[in-house]
Amino acid sequence: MTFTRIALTGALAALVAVPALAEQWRGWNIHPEDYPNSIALETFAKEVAEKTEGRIEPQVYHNAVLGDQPDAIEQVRNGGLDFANFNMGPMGQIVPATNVLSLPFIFKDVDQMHVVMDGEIGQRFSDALAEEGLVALSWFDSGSRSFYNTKQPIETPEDVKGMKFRVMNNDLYVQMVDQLGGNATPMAYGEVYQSLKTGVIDGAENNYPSYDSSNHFEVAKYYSITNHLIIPECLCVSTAAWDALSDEDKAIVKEAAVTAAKQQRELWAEREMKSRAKVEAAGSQINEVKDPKAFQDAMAPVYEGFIKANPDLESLIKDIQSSS
Ligand code: GTR
Repeated sequence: MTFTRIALTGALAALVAVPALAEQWRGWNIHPEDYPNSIALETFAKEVAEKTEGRIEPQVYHNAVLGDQPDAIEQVRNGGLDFANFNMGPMGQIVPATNVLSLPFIFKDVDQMHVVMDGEIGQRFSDALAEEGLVALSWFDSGSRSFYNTKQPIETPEDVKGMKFRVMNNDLYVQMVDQLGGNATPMAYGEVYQSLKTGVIDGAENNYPSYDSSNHFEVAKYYSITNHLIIPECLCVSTAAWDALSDEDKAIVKEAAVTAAKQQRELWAEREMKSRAKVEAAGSQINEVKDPKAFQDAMAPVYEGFIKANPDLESLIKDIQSSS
């Protein structure tokens, strides 16, 4: 055997022995490491890496270090990022059907949201997301959102008058605050703390865990339970990453996402209670609103305007409202 032939044979053997290159998946997450969603995303990453025997190696980037949510949605859609946990609020700009989930008081409670999202209606949202480059594999909980501010408890819609609230990036939230007589400013989540502190805004709205983990409770101590939004969140994979998978790996990734969602919902229920206790101990004043129906009734024009602009989505609204 000549030297060249020996070298070639060796090189070929080395090639055969080297396993296929692992797919490195980059995942976006807005929350800090100890948040229920973050823990569940890590579970997803670990299970995918283990069960695919390293063919896919997902890594989660916490704390929105890869950008704010609307940018990250774009990046997952165009395959720049591979997976993420997204709230359906900012998704409305891209996937119009998901705006239905941003209508105030669309769900009676969180249990109804779970039933709807885990069933046939949830599949309709997944289908709409798939058309825009996002494969929704499972649904996370995000509790219900209420208003908090730096000035006073909100007991009636009257109390919102003249106050300036940060909302997520969706015009429906601007309308929602308008109808209560306040002013709304869409703003990235990461800018809210400073804006509350410096008085650029008077308040914002979110669930207990985010009010806690973002430290907004330190600067806006009046938390008023309006429960005006119950918005599900997806564990989404980019279509590009998904389409590159074998059927076997698709099944593994899907199962890992379902496992992660189950864990997230359990952790969520615990964290809601812990966060509420923590912010109260730190001095937050939490109040029930006097007449929740007054807040709901004020939303009628938001629904009317939405249905007028999106007549094709009226049946979806009715299907959600009539499901239990
Ligand atoms: C949180 C949600 C985030 C983000 C944030 C916000 O509850 O989990 O994805 O949407 O609210 O208000 O921007």
